[in-house]
Amino acid sequence: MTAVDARPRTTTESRFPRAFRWGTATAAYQIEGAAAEDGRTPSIWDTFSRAPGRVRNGDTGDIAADHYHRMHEDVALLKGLGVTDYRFSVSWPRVQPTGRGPAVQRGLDFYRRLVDALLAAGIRPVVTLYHWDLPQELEDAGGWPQRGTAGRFAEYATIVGEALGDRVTTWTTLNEPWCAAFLGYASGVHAPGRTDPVAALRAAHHFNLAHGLAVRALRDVLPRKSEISLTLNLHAVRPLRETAADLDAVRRIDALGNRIFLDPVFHGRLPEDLIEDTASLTDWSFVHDGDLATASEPIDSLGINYYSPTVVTAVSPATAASGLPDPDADPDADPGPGPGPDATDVPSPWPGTEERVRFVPAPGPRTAMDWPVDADGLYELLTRLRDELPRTPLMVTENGAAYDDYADPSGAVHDPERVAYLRAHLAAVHRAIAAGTRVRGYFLWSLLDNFEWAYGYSKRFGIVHVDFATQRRTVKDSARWYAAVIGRGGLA
Ligand code: IFM
Repeated sequence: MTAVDARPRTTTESRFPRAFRWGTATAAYQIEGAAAEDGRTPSIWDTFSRAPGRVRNGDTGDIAADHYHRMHEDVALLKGLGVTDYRFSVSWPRVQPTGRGPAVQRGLDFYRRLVDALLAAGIRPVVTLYHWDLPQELEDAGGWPQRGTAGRFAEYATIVGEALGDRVTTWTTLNEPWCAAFLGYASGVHAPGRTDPVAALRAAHHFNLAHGLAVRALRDVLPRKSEISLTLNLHAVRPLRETAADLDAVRRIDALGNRIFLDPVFHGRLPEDLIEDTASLTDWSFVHDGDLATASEPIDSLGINYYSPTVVTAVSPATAASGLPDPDADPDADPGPGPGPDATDVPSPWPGTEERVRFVPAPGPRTAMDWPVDADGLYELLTRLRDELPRTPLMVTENGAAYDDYADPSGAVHDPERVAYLRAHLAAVHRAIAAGTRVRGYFLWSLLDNFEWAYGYSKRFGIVHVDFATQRRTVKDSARWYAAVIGRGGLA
């Protein structure tokens, strides 16, 4: 692959640490396809995407980017990029179709082959155990709001740890439990599509518990030097105005979006203010003695997924209770990160805040997801974690942008906006490192255009274009740019 960026060599100021891990990330349901092959059974996303009106254009992950059959071609793309690491997820229903009992070897074999191919290409595999594809049978038994699912997850972690632990050194238990809990069980725009705020809070707790149980299970089967992590989509929350009311709105969203996971996992406690804010919904009696100690089982690093910041303002409860329009309301008010593409009138994914907090569109340019481009939010999050968790190394496990890319008549895909987005965000990571933050790696989302959940195939996040009719892969300009950055070890 030839570099398009012919600018001068990296200066010391823009060089990343020598051991910095440069990667790309994907997730099983979004790229694999082969939904009914080799013993795989439906996950909640197979079921959800088949339900009318849930996913744009009725798209499903049945074929996706057909990675299951094109794995070697995709590993060759990774090798061409020069990445040091590749983050992928294991499909739970492919290796343990009912979520219980013995593994299906044919399913595990796919991941064994993938790991072998990566290692042969000199690329370190980074495994995520759960990227949202719960076996449907476990959802039928109650899903994540049901405590038993956490125990099932630890069993599944043992299976995958035993199968791949001799060659995979970096493990992530869960990807973005906030989305899985609150978009899946409160707003219902993600699978399994439930709209029960208490179920969402229960799910969030059971994700923390499942994480801790899986860390213990993995430590039992993995070699001592293995690294275990968790990936959170932390929210960079800002007030619209520096007023006490708006700062309180920030506090509420920070509790429900960030500290609901950070406090149990790193401090073995639940945020007191979160318990108060949600008191009208639940007494949290689903948190049993010992759960928070389990959730805080020590881990080796924290993964952060960041795309854009969140701006909030306070709504007066009196206004909300009166049913009258809020005189201060912004008519273009954003419903907040989460709600799906075509849904109208979806319930809030922020239980207990609906009458207190309004989401406001952040200024600036937007991606094809209509998400604001603001790299300072990434810097804010990283330096916050530097201060709050000084001993925990960090990895940016996802960052990237969707744009309406197309192959031009010559077959090239020019995506200058994505290059600008990536450059700004990598510069923010570099600034955070220079400011003393222990960021160990960066994983670009995503290697390939893929199934973007409720948006189906209408949004393209890849640095490699996929023509979904032919499955032809075309390297975009952004991939060449990223390869050049990796080659130089930094930005030019
Ligand atoms: O595609 C998703 C991914 O699965 C989880 N993080 C955000 C990405 C973009 O929406």
